[in-house]
Amino acid sequence: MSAKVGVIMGSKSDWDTMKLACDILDELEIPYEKKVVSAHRTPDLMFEYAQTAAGRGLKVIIAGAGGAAHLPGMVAAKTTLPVIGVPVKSSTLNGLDSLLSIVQMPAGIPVATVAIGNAGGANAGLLAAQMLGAFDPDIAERVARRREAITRQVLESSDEL
Ligand code: RP5
Repeated sequence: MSAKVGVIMGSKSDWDTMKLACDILDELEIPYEKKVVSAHRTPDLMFEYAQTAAGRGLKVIIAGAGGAAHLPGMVAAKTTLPVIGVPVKSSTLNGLDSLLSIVQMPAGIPVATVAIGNAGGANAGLLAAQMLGAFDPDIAERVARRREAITRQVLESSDEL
């Protein structure tokens, strides 16, 4: 089946975080593609990726970057697909730089920004699944079952104390 979610990242070094989004998409059986696309190092590729995304059948883009993290915002500027931005935890400023670079978009060009680092990576996958689930009952059902499993785990966790 053709990819519904595009997972892009500014560098291969972002993969440990972005893999968590891909793991969720794998678990929920949602087809996706993954690619390194850098706003600063491959700007032409970034524009081409964003401009062709909808035509290739993607419904949502997850874009992760660290530091001067312009990838999510610049991709959002070149497509009307929803863009989820993942602030990758940088080594120098612990990802606060990434977060502020991604979250402070001007009115008119939104990026749905998730948490810094691993939680953000996983939640980006879940958020993409929930967006698709609004139009696909099978995906919505799988998301709901996953939620139930999390609830069960928490309720049972008292027994492990
Ligand atoms: C950003 O610069 C990337 O998204 C990455 O988080 C950061 C560092 O990249 P590398 O120098 O590790 O390739 O563009």
